[in-house]
Amino acid sequence: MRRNQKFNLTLKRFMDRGPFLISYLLFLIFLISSCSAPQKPASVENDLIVVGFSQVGSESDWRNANTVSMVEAFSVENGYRLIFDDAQQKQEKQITAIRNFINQAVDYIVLAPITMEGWDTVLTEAKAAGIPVIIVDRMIDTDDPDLFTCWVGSDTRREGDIAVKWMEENLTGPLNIVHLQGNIGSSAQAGRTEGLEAGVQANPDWELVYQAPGDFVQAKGQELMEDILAKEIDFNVIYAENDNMAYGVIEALEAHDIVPGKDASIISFDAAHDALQLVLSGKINLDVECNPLHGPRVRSLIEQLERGETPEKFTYVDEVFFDATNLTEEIITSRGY
Ligand code: GYE
Repeated sequence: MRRNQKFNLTLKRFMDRGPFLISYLLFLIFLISSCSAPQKPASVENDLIVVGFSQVGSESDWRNANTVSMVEAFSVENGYRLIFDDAQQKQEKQITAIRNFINQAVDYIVLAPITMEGWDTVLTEAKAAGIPVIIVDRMIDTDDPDLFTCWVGSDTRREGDIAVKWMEENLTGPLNIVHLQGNIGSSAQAGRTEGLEAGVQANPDWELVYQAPGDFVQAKGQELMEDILAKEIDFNVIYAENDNMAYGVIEALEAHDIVPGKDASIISFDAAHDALQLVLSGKINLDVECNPLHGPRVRSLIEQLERGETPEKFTYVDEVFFDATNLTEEIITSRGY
């Protein structure tokens, strides 16, 4: 068969099968395009740094502001995919969350530990998987500092000392102190409790007349205050280890016609927006700042690690205190929480 005859035959066969081939081609194009369609987002997705964040829960204004800060810092626009896990105040849930992060092979694990003890096993697992762990907010207690890469948060013992110094300078006469603690075993509770207990040791006319954990929760603060009033305990200072417990205290006092800030001095921690309003209105006498805006701080640590740098092992946030002498409406509105 001559060459052009052969070509004609091929062309004829093609024409005969034309409709079939065209549909086949169209189908192929459809397949390729439908496969490639999600590829764009997927490749964007592949460039994202994946961060698993185990959060304590949502017990307080502080915690909620902290969650917002983390979610905003680790947005897709900033180049991150955040896997957020709310442990609802349970350490077992945090341990499970970390194991899930390891299974998902995240790039970084960020842990806000509910308590100081009990992390070695799961952090050893993260280390074995080669995933850097950043601890945020509260501290962990471990014999092996290599189990985490770095930490950022507040020096809560220093916060307690600030409160004690303020009490020494501003309150007179014997102090009968009601002490409402955060959740026992957390570094936030331990630091603030140690500060106060050292103050009581150092001041012979200070007495702890009541001490109980209110877990940083408003309803528990209120419940404990009701209990104190029912027991007719004699007090003139309430040292609440966070703002939400102070809110509960104020509710209970007012329900019994006791004027917070006057009939009893109220000391609180966090300096959340609503609490600072209560400082302005004189119901809270002192609020020691505890800054929850850790999102950008943790992001900066991750950025350093991404660049191959070694961040500081411990970063303490600078904090101040607010009382009637230094707080203004402008300061409250200028703050991010
Ligand atoms: O003070 C309290 C919160 O760990 C510093 O936890 C944090 C504390 C904060 O629930 O309000």
